[in-house]
Amino acid sequence: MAKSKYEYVKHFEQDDRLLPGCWLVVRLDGRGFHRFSSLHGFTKPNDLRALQLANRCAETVMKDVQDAILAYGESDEYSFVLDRKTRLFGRRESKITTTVCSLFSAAYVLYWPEFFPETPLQYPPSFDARAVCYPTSRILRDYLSWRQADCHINNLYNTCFWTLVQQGGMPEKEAEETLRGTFSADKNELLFSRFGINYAHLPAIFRKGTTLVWEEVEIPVTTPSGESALRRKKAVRALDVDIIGDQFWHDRPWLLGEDT
Ligand code: DGT
Ligand code: MG
Ligand code: MG
Ligand code: MG
Repeated sequence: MAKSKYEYVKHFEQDDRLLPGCWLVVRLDGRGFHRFSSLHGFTKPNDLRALQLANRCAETVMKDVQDAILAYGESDEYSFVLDRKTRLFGRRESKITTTVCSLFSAAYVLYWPEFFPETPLQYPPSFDARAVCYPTSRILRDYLSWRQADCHINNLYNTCFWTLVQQGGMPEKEAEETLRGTFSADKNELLFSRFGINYAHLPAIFRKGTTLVWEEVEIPVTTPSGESALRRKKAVRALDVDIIGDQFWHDRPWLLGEDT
């Protein structure tokens, strides 16, 4: 077929194929969620409904985007790990990030009323997205450890801050000053000695974030001849466990393959 004289404009497009053989991570982060969370009355420091809504959206992405092997979410962010061998969209960065980001955003709006039945959305939420290539499984694990450590550090701080304010009746400025320069051990001690709160006993979803993985499950089915049977099926499972240590990875050797 003859090409139109306009075809040449195609050559202005830039090649944005992500490095071959690397793990691909797409991280989304809520845009202006400081304002969004306060306008929609998210509970402080953690809103379980908001976390579960984000988990629901991430599950949608896992099921719809080929080669998503794991996802990790905390606060207003979610990271998706795509298999190092993925050929999704020819590994073109913009195609991958925009698809993941728009699917997540659309799901956020679609499922919003399920999780916030009494709170109408005030404006369309949006997310930014970036893709990063990680050449080894060790570095990929360090990336995920970085995010889970971030979850822990922020959650410990926010838990102390809001406990001082909500239960201790302390003005926000004073709570901030009380926590300035404190270490983790001080914060744990403050929660325990002043409020009887054992940080380690708070819900794991707040302390660890959520990790989504594919797992094989058995579901009861009825055969055409009317008998009960079990059918094996892959399903997305949400875990609120430590992913920094080795245990999680040793229990699931198929996630990273040989190179660890
Ligand atoms: P950005 O990402 O630069 O557009 O700006 P923000 O405002 O989204 O900032 P970011 O992503 O660093 O921090 C997340 C904000 O979302 C932070 O202000 C706290 C808020 N947020 C996230 N999860 C919760 C929650 O469960 N409850 C409440 N109350 N706030 C939350
Ligand atoms: Mg951000
Ligand atoms: Mg944000
Ligand atoms: Mg954030």
